[in-house]
Amino acid sequence: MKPTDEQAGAWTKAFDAGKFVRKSSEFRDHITKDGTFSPQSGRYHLYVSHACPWAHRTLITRTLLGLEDHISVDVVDWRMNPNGSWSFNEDEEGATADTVNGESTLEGVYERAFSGWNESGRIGTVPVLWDRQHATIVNNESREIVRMFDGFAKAGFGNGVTLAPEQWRQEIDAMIDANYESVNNGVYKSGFARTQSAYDEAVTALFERLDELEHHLDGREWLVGEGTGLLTEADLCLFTTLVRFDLVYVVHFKCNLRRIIDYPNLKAFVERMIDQPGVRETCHWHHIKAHYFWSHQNINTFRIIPLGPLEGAHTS
Ligand SMILES: N[C@@H](CCC(=O)N[C@@H](CS)C(=O)NCC(=O)O)C(=O)O
Repeated sequence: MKPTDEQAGAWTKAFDAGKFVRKSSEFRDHITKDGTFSPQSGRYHLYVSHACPWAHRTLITRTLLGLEDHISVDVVDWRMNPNGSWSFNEDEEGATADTVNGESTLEGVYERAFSGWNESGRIGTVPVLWDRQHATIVNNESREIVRMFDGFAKAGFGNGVTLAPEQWRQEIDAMIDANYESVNNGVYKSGFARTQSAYDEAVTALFERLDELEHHLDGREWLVGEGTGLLTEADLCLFTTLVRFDLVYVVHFKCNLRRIIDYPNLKAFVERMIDQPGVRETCHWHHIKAHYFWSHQNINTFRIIPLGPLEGAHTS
């Protein structure tokens, strides 16, 4: 999707001010009952990185909805190439080959879906939802893939769980929105800031929101719903950032006002999520840690991967 002139103008202005600005996702089709992409077992394939918080959202959703037998997965190497692209490497533990298209890089997959991709100057991000039938990418925006999986499950696949109950949709969407810029994207805005003021602004907003969330979770288990709440997309969308926080973001992205283990409610929230059936198995600590410290040489020149922290979600 090409940005509008107004979006492009805003992007340039923010970039010039030393801010990290995330580009919008390009493929925005949907799996719908009567559409081109209808729900069918074995038809769709996910390309993910275990390092990536956005891709992690889709893997957790696949697990919680019991879609493992219906949607297949390949995993890229944790080493991101200097231009930001991803490779397949079946010799790396936890990573795979591209078992669907036989490509050596994710760029190859994007090129198959969009001829001319390689010349477009864009970099293919994870997650990617691939359609075997039309040999194309359905969608590469995590939030939409997560919601699509819920519809897919409602079409009779999976274990009958929903992570986006109709009556809570508005609250779920509002919660995801409220956490997106400040927390999910906020850690990147802190880490990739190129001016002191851009960094200060991002870190301040990030911790203001974490403080609010800590307060919000007083007496609650989950972010949305009556009483102690119910597990929804809003929780997993926050979780994949929080579970990387102490391991990576505190040091690598300089998000160091506090750690998640300093927030009793947020710490308990992360542990509660990890304890959901199958979720721990979606957390690949080595991919997470090695990816960031090794791949972003612009902010970690010698690619040294810290030994710590001793305590955190990765030890539980
Ligand atoms: N908006 C996308 C963001 C995906 C994204 O930025 N993924 C990162 C990995 S954490 C990526 O593939 N980056 C490659 C790059 O930008 O060079 C989503 O939520 O799906």
